[in-house]
Amino acid sequence: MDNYEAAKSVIDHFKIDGRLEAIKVNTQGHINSTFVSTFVDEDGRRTKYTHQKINQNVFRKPKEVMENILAVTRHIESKVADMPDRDRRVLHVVFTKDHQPFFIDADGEYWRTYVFIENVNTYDKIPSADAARSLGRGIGNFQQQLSDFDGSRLNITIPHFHDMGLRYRQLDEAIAADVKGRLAGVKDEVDFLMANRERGCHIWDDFESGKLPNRVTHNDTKMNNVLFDPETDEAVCVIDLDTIMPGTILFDTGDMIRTACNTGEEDEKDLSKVSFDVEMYKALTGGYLEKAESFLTETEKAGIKESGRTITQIMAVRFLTDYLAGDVYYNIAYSDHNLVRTRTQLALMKSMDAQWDAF
Ligand code: ADP
Ligand code: GN1
Ligand code: MG
Repeated sequence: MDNYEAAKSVIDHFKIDGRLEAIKVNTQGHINSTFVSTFVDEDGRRTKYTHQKINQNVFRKPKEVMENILAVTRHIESKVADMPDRDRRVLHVVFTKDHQPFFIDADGEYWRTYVFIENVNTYDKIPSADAARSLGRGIGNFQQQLSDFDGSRLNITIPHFHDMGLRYRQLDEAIAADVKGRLAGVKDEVDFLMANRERGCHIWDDFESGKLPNRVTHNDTKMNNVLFDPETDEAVCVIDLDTIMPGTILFDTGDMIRTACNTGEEDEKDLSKVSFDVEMYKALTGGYLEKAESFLTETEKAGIKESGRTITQIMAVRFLTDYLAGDVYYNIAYSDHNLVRTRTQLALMKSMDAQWDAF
């Protein structure tokens, strides 16, 4: 049974009223398998839901992922309870008919359901400086909402997720094994990454040593994990909460910079379209600081610029590792997709370097 058929058969196990009208596939994420269903109730009202098969190759303990998500969404719910549009400000987990936050199918796959948040946009590329500013505010606001959440309650869903040293060791292994014979074609990429190895480790090392405060972080704040109001471009909701864990806020500033300040898409093949947009950076970090300045330490503030470079670098390391390992981690749409992604990250880093003093 393919994923689509599997989705159809599991949906019935969730507590959803009405008749199933349609199911569509959403291919925006690189990790889980995502489907959107539409249900119609007796009065003809339509409600949409997101159903996801959790990728167990990536998340070994899906139950712990869901525990985190329930704890965090309940916390945010309490913060937005008085807002008129509170329903679109936080993810809502739909339980199964037997009151579980996930359904386990006959193959042992874990499925979860959220209410689909309507009347919002997602972007793979930022459309304007105003949207960048609002993305920054959205991430800052998310961190603020969780600033009084006890991070020690969280399960570590992917240990050492942003540990650059570990990611390089995984790259070393993939280079040594070269299981697909792809190494010969990526010499320049490997050389550039190796030349940047030491610099890339500073943020993780400062986090480990306690120089950077330990806070609750999202760890995957790329732009398409944020939902925007289509009229005002306000960032109303941060989704994809699988990697919520204790971390440094620089992981989150880094990923929003990586994705919102790239003039091209993450998988743009024409590298002449990929560059670092300083104006977007200013708008993005300006918006972020509006919300976060009050609680950040000087060391955190001073690290924001470097965080964009470091998180871009770690993605290059991870995409290249996956390319060499034979595409075992990320969802891909074609055979050298991970190589294309690697190259855009490297082009973005080089463009940052070329303009380093301008931002
Ligand atoms: P992945 O971990 O694979 O990235 P996500 O949880 O980010 O999966 O979901 C993939 C995409 O599905 C998102 O980028 C977003 O476009 C859409 N999506 C997921 N959940 C919702 C939701 N509750 N409401 C609206 N869109 C959603
Ligand atoms: C994955 O799940 P998604 O597509 O939002 C990945 C992130 C990477 C991102 C690169 C759990 O994010 O770490 O930054 O791809 N998520 C996981 O686009 O590995
Ligand atoms: Mg996602």
